[in-house]
Amino acid sequence: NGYHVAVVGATGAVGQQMIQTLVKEKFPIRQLTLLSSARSAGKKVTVDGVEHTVQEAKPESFAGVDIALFSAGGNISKELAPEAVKHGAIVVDNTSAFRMDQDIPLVVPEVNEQDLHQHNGIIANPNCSTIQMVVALEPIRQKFGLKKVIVSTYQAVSGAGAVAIEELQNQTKAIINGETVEPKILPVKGDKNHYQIAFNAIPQIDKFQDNGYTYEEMKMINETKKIMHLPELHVAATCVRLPVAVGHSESVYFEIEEDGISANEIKELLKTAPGVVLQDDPENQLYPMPANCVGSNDVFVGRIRNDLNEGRGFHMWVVSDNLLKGAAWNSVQIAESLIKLGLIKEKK
Ligand code: 11C
Repeated sequence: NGYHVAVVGATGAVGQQMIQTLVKEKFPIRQLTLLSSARSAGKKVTVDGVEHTVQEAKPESFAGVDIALFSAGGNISKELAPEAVKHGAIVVDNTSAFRMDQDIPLVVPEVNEQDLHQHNGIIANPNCSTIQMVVALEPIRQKFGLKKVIVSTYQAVSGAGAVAIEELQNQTKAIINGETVEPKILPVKGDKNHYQIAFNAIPQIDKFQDNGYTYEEMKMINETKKIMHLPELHVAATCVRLPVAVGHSESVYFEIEEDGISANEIKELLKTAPGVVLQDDPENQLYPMPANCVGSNDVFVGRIRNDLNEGRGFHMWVVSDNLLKGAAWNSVQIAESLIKLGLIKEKK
Protein backbone atom coordinates (compact mmCIF):
# COMPACT_ATOMS: atom_id res chain seq x y z
CA ASN A 1 0.00 0.00 0.00
CA GLY A 2 0.99 3.60 -0.40
CA TYR A 3 2.27 5.70 -3.28
CA HIS A 4 4.96 5.39 -5.90
CA VAL A 5 7.08 8.48 -5.21
CA ALA A 6 9.83 9.82 -7.47
CA VAL A 7 12.44 12.34 -6.30
CA VAL A 8 14.06 14.22 -9.19
CA GLY A 9 17.37 15.78 -8.14
CA ALA A 10 17.93 13.09 -5.53
CA THR A 11 21.63 13.84 -5.03
CA GLY A 12 21.28 17.62 -4.50
CA ALA A 13 21.14 19.56 -1.22
CA VAL A 14 17.32 19.78 -1.33
CA GLY A 15 16.78 16.32 -2.88
CA GLN A 16 18.67 14.70 -0.01
CA GLN A 17 16.48 16.56 2.47
CA MET A 18 13.36 15.50 0.54
CA ILE A 19 14.32 11.84 0.91
CA GLN A 20 15.09 12.26 4.62
CA THR A 21 11.83 14.15 5.15
CA LEU A 22 9.76 11.45 3.40
CA VAL A 23 11.31 8.88 5.76
CA LYS A 24 11.06 11.05 8.90
CA GLU A 25 7.42 11.97 8.24
CA LYS A 26 6.58 8.31 7.48
CA PHE A 27 5.11 9.27 4.11
CA PRO A 28 3.15 6.26 2.77
CA ILE A 29 5.58 4.99 0.11
CA ARG A 30 4.96 1.83 -1.92
CA GLN A 31 7.88 2.39 -4.23
CA LEU A 32 10.63 5.03 -4.32
CA THR A 33 12.36 6.05 -7.56
CA LEU A 34 15.42 8.29 -7.32
CA LEU A 35 16.21 10.35 -10.42
CA SER A 36 18.77 12.99 -11.38
CA SER A 37 20.44 14.74 -14.28
CA ALA A 38 22.76 12.62 -16.45
CA ARG A 39 25.73 14.06 -14.50
CA SER A 40 24.70 12.52 -11.16
CA ALA A 41 23.12 9.30 -12.48
CA GLY A 42 24.67 6.09 -11.18
CA LYS A 43 25.37 7.45 -7.68
CA LYS A 44 24.22 5.27 -4.78
CA VAL A 45 21.91 6.63 -2.10
CA THR A 46 20.89 4.65 0.99
CA VAL A 47 17.32 5.25 2.18
CA ASP A 48 16.09 3.63 5.40
CA GLY A 49 18.85 1.01 5.11
CA VAL A 50 18.12 0.17 1.45
CA GLU A 51 20.64 1.13 -1.25
CA HIS A 52 19.18 2.79 -4.36
CA THR A 53 21.00 3.61 -7.60
CA VAL A 54 20.06 7.03 -8.91
CA GLN A 55 18.78 6.85 -12.52
CA GLU A 56 18.92 9.52 -15.18
CA ALA A 57 15.52 11.23 -15.36
CA LYS A 58 13.80 10.59 -18.71
CA PRO A 59 10.15 10.90 -19.80
CA GLU A 60 9.61 7.15 -19.40
CA SER A 61 11.01 7.22 -15.83
CA PHE A 62 7.57 8.41 -14.66
CA ALA A 63 5.54 5.38 -15.75
CA GLY A 64 3.48 4.28 -12.73
CA VAL A 65 4.64 7.19 -10.55
CA ASP A 66 1.93 8.78 -8.35
CA ILE A 67 3.85 11.77 -6.97
CA ALA A 68 7.05 13.32 -8.36
CA LEU A 69 9.00 15.81 -6.26
CA PHE A 70 11.23 17.89 -8.55
CA SER A 71 14.31 19.80 -7.38
CA ALA A 72 16.90 19.45 -10.13
CA GLY A 73 16.83 22.96 -11.59
CA GLY A 74 14.34 24.86 -13.71
CA ASN A 75 15.39 23.40 -17.05
CA ILE A 76 14.83 19.79 -15.99
CA SER A 77 11.44 20.78 -14.52
CA LYS A 78 10.39 22.57 -17.72
CA GLU A 79 11.34 19.57 -19.81
CA LEU A 80 10.20 16.68 -17.63
CA ALA A 81 7.38 17.88 -15.33
CA PRO A 82 4.86 17.91 -18.23
CA GLU A 83 6.09 14.41 -19.22
CA ALA A 84 5.52 13.18 -15.65
CA VAL A 85 1.98 14.59 -15.76
CA LYS A 86 1.36 12.83 -19.11
CA HIS A 87 2.26 9.58 -17.36
CA GLY A 88 -0.37 10.28 -14.67
CA ALA A 89 1.86 11.64 -11.91
CA ILE A 90 1.20 14.75 -9.84
CA VAL A 91 4.29 16.97 -9.75
CA VAL A 92 5.38 19.13 -6.81
CA ASP A 93 8.03 21.38 -8.33
CA ASN A 94 10.57 23.14 -6.13
CA THR A 95 12.06 25.30 -8.92
CA SER A 96 10.94 28.68 -10.19
CA ALA A 97 9.93 27.21 -13.60
CA PHE A 98 6.12 27.40 -13.13
CA ARG A 99 5.57 29.48 -10.00
CA MET A 100 4.03 32.51 -11.63
CA ASP A 101 1.98 30.59 -14.25
CA GLN A 102 -1.66 31.52 -13.78
CA ASP A 103 -3.04 27.98 -13.90
CA ILE A 104 -0.41 26.53 -11.53
CA PRO A 105 -1.09 26.78 -7.80
CA LEU A 106 1.81 28.12 -5.70
CA VAL A 107 1.22 26.59 -2.30
CA VAL A 108 2.23 26.94 1.33
CA PRO A 109 -0.24 24.63 3.13
CA GLU A 110 -0.59 26.88 6.21
CA VAL A 111 -1.65 29.74 3.91
CA ASN A 112 -3.45 28.54 0.76
CA GLU A 113 -3.90 24.76 0.91
CA GLN A 114 -7.30 25.16 -0.79
CA ASP A 115 -5.58 26.36 -4.00
CA LEU A 116 -4.56 22.71 -4.52
CA HIS A 117 -8.11 22.03 -5.75
CA GLN A 118 -7.27 24.04 -8.90
CA HIS A 119 -4.24 21.98 -9.87
CA ASN A 120 -3.74 20.60 -13.38
CA GLY A 121 -1.00 18.14 -12.51
CA ILE A 122 1.76 20.53 -11.44
CA ILE A 123 1.95 22.34 -8.10
CA ALA A 124 4.73 24.86 -7.51
CA ASN A 125 6.64 25.08 -4.24
CA PRO A 126 7.61 28.71 -3.52
CA ASN A 127 11.06 30.16 -2.93
CA CYS A 128 12.43 29.44 0.55
CA SER A 129 12.64 33.03 1.74
CA THR A 130 9.03 33.64 0.63
CA ILE A 131 7.65 30.57 2.41
CA GLN A 132 8.88 31.40 5.90
CA MET A 133 7.67 35.00 5.60
CA VAL A 134 4.11 34.17 4.49
CA VAL A 135 3.71 31.52 7.21
CA ALA A 136 4.36 34.28 9.77
CA LEU A 137 2.26 36.94 7.97
CA GLU A 138 -0.86 34.91 7.12
CA PRO A 139 -2.36 34.74 10.66
CA ILE A 140 -1.79 38.51 10.92
CA ARG A 141 -3.51 39.09 7.57
CA GLN A 142 -6.47 36.96 8.62
CA LYS A 143 -7.07 38.84 11.88
CA PHE A 144 -5.94 42.42 11.20
CA GLY A 145 -5.55 42.77 7.40
CA LEU A 146 -2.22 43.49 5.71
CA LYS A 147 -1.27 46.60 3.71
CA LYS A 148 2.49 46.72 3.34
CA VAL A 149 5.57 44.52 3.82
CA ILE A 150 9.24 45.57 3.71
CA VAL A 151 11.68 42.72 4.24
CA SER A 152 15.46 42.47 4.50
CA THR A 153 16.88 38.96 4.45
CA TYR A 154 19.98 37.36 5.95
CA GLN A 155 20.23 34.18 3.87
CA ALA A 156 22.30 31.05 4.26
CA VAL A 157 24.64 29.86 1.51
CA SER A 158 22.87 26.47 1.20
CA GLY A 159 20.22 28.32 -0.82
CA ALA A 160 22.84 28.38 -3.58
CA GLY A 161 23.44 24.62 -3.29
CA ALA A 162 25.96 22.22 -1.81
CA VAL A 163 28.79 23.84 -3.81
CA ALA A 164 28.21 27.13 -1.99
CA ILE A 165 28.44 25.44 1.44
CA GLU A 166 31.75 23.96 0.31
CA GLU A 167 32.97 27.38 -0.87
CA LEU A 168 32.11 28.97 2.51
CA GLN A 169 33.91 26.20 4.43
CA ASN A 170 37.04 26.22 2.28
CA GLN A 171 37.27 30.01 2.23
CA THR A 172 36.83 30.28 6.00
CA LYS A 173 39.60 27.73 6.64
CA ALA A 174 41.90 29.37 4.11
CA ILE A 175 41.44 32.88 5.52
CA ILE A 176 42.04 31.68 9.09
CA ASN A 177 45.26 30.05 7.88
CA GLY A 178 46.34 33.29 6.20
CA GLU A 179 45.89 31.83 2.71
CA THR A 180 43.86 33.21 -0.18
CA VAL A 181 41.39 31.29 -2.33
CA GLU A 182 39.66 32.67 -5.34
CA PRO A 183 35.85 32.87 -4.95
CA LYS A 184 34.21 30.87 -7.78
CA ILE A 185 30.53 30.41 -6.87
CA LEU A 186 28.94 33.21 -4.84
CA PRO A 187 27.08 35.46 -5.13
CA VAL A 188 25.76 33.77 -8.27
CA LYS A 189 27.19 30.81 -10.15
CA GLY A 190 27.77 31.98 -13.72
CA ASP A 191 27.55 35.74 -13.05
CA LYS A 192 30.45 38.05 -14.08
CA ASN A 193 32.05 38.59 -10.65
CA HIS A 194 32.51 36.37 -7.62
CA TYR A 195 33.07 37.70 -4.11
CA GLN A 196 34.33 36.39 -0.80
CA ILE A 197 31.49 35.17 1.43
CA ALA A 198 33.52 34.19 4.52
CA PHE A 199 33.49 37.03 7.09
CA ASN A 200 31.39 39.08 4.66
CA ALA A 201 27.81 40.03 3.69
CA ILE A 202 26.83 40.14 0.00
CA PRO A 203 23.74 42.17 -1.00
CA GLN A 204 23.07 40.07 -4.11
CA ILE A 205 21.13 36.80 -4.37
CA ASP A 206 20.52 35.70 -7.97
CA LYS A 207 21.10 38.02 -10.93
CA PHE A 208 19.91 41.61 -11.24
CA GLN A 209 16.85 42.59 -13.24
CA ASP A 210 16.60 45.86 -15.16
CA ASN A 211 14.59 47.49 -12.33
CA GLY A 212 17.54 47.27 -9.89
CA TYR A 213 16.06 44.39 -7.89
CA THR A 214 17.50 40.88 -8.00
CA TYR A 215 15.48 37.87 -9.11
CA GLU A 216 15.42 36.66 -5.48
CA GLU A 217 13.90 39.98 -4.39
CA MET A 218 11.32 39.88 -7.18
CA LYS A 219 10.43 36.28 -6.22
CA MET A 220 9.67 37.44 -2.67
CA ILE A 221 7.55 40.30 -4.02
CA ASN A 222 5.57 38.42 -6.68
CA GLU A 223 5.20 35.09 -4.90
CA THR A 224 3.96 36.72 -1.67
CA LYS A 225 1.16 38.50 -3.57
CA LYS A 226 0.14 35.29 -5.35
CA ILE A 227 0.19 32.97 -2.31
CA MET A 228 -1.65 35.42 -0.05
CA HIS A 229 -4.15 36.38 -2.81
CA LEU A 230 -3.22 40.05 -2.30
CA PRO A 231 -2.31 41.43 -5.75
CA GLU A 232 -2.44 45.01 -4.39
CA LEU A 233 -0.14 44.37 -1.39
CA HIS A 234 2.85 46.74 -1.24
CA VAL A 235 5.98 44.58 -0.93
CA ALA A 236 9.67 45.49 -1.10
CA ALA A 237 12.63 43.19 -0.45
CA THR A 238 16.40 43.42 -0.05
CA CYS A 239 18.08 40.00 -0.08
CA VAL A 240 21.51 39.54 1.46
CA ARG A 241 23.78 36.47 1.67
CA LEU A 242 25.59 35.79 4.95
CA PRO A 243 28.31 33.29 5.92
CA VAL A 244 25.76 30.93 7.51
CA ALA A 245 25.45 27.36 6.19
CA VAL A 246 21.75 26.64 6.83
CA GLY A 247 18.84 28.80 8.06
CA HIS A 248 17.49 32.00 6.51
CA SER A 249 16.69 35.01 8.76
CA GLU A 250 14.46 37.95 7.88
CA SER A 251 13.75 41.35 9.37
CA VAL A 252 10.13 42.00 8.38
CA TYR A 253 8.38 45.39 8.69
CA PHE A 254 4.64 45.17 8.07
CA GLU A 255 1.61 47.46 8.25
CA ILE A 256 -1.85 46.18 9.11
CA GLU A 257 -5.30 47.62 8.25
CA GLU A 258 -6.50 47.99 11.86
CA ASP A 259 -5.62 50.79 14.28
CA GLY A 260 -4.69 50.48 17.95
CA ILE A 261 -3.26 46.94 17.91
CA SER A 262 -0.37 46.18 20.29
CA ALA A 263 2.67 43.99 19.70
CA ASN A 264 1.35 41.74 22.47
CA GLU A 265 -1.78 41.02 20.43
CA ILE A 266 0.39 39.97 17.48
CA LYS A 267 2.45 37.74 19.82
CA GLU A 268 -0.70 36.10 21.24
CA LEU A 269 -1.90 35.41 17.71
CA LEU A 270 1.39 33.86 16.57
CA LYS A 271 1.65 31.68 19.71
CA THR A 272 -0.98 29.31 18.30
CA ALA A 273 -0.50 29.91 14.56
CA PRO A 274 0.04 26.78 12.40
CA GLY A 275 3.69 26.07 11.62
CA VAL A 276 4.91 28.95 13.83
CA VAL A 277 6.98 28.81 17.02
CA LEU A 278 7.04 32.07 18.97
CA GLN A 279 10.42 32.76 20.61
CA ASP A 280 10.02 36.26 21.93
CA ASP A 281 11.27 37.19 25.40
CA PRO A 282 13.74 40.09 25.25
CA GLU A 283 14.16 40.12 29.03
CA ASN A 284 15.68 36.66 28.84
CA GLN A 285 17.36 37.32 25.47
CA LEU A 286 15.11 34.79 23.76
CA TYR A 287 14.81 35.23 19.99
CA PRO A 288 15.19 32.91 16.99
CA MET A 289 18.63 32.23 15.48
CA PRO A 290 19.48 29.99 12.51
CA ALA A 291 21.84 27.79 14.56
CA ASN A 292 18.89 26.78 16.76
CA CYS A 293 16.40 26.26 13.93
CA VAL A 294 18.33 23.85 11.70
CA GLY A 295 16.57 20.48 11.45
CA SER A 296 13.13 21.82 12.43
CA ASN A 297 10.11 22.06 10.11
CA ASP A 298 8.81 25.17 11.91
CA VAL A 299 9.04 28.90 11.28
CA PHE A 300 10.43 30.74 14.32
CA VAL A 301 9.31 34.30 15.08
CA GLY A 302 10.54 36.82 17.64
CA ARG A 303 11.53 40.48 18.27
CA ILE A 304 7.89 41.51 17.63
CA ARG A 305 7.46 45.21 18.40
CA ASN A 306 5.39 48.23 17.42
CA ASP A 307 6.97 50.76 15.08
CA LEU A 308 7.68 53.97 16.98
CA ASN A 309 6.14 56.31 14.38
CA GLU A 310 3.64 54.39 12.27
CA GLY A 311 0.68 53.26 14.42
CA ARG A 312 -0.19 50.34 12.16
CA GLY A 313 3.44 49.32 11.64
CA PHE A 314 5.31 46.44 13.31
CA HIS A 315 8.71 44.76 13.12
CA MET A 316 9.48 41.07 13.55
CA TRP A 317 12.36 38.62 13.05
CA VAL A 318 11.60 35.37 11.20
CA VAL A 319 13.97 32.37 10.96
CA SER A 320 13.57 28.93 9.39
CA ASP A 321 15.56 26.02 7.96
CA ASN A 322 15.64 26.98 4.27
CA LEU A 323 16.17 23.36 3.18
CA LEU A 324 13.18 22.06 5.20
CA LYS A 325 10.20 24.46 5.48
CA GLY A 326 11.82 26.44 2.67
CA ALA A 327 12.00 23.44 0.33
CA ALA A 328 11.84 19.73 1.24
CA TRP A 329 9.29 19.84 4.06
CA ASN A 330 6.97 22.26 2.25
CA SER A 331 7.03 19.93 -0.81
CA VAL A 332 6.27 16.81 1.25
CA GLN A 333 3.62 18.76 3.17
CA ILE A 334 1.96 19.64 -0.17
CA ALA A 335 1.93 15.91 -1.04
CA GLU A 336 0.35 15.17 2.36
CA SER A 337 -2.27 17.87 1.74
CA LEU A 338 -3.10 16.33 -1.67
CA ILE A 339 -3.78 13.01 0.05
CA LYS A 340 -5.80 14.64 2.84
CA LEU A 341 -7.96 16.55 0.33
CA GLY A 342 -8.56 13.39 -1.73
CA LEU A 343 -6.80 14.90 -4.76
CA ILE A 344 -4.52 11.94 -5.38
CA LYS A 345 -5.41 8.31 -5.66
CA GLU A 346 -3.14 5.33 -5.01
CA LYS A 347 -2.50 3.43 -8.24
CA LYS A 348 -2.57 -0.31 -7.67
C1 11C B 1 18.66 31.20 -2.22
N1 11C B 1 16.25 31.38 -2.23
O1 11C B 1 18.65 31.27 -0.98
C2 11C B 1 17.39 30.91 -2.98
C3 11C B 1 17.34 29.46 -3.32
O2 11C B 1 13.83 29.77 -6.48
O3 11C B 1 13.87 27.96 -5.31
C4 11C B 1 16.04 28.95 -3.88
C5 11C B 1 15.82 29.34 -5.30
C6 11C B 1 14.41 29.00 -5.72
O4 11C B 1 19.67 31.32 -2.89
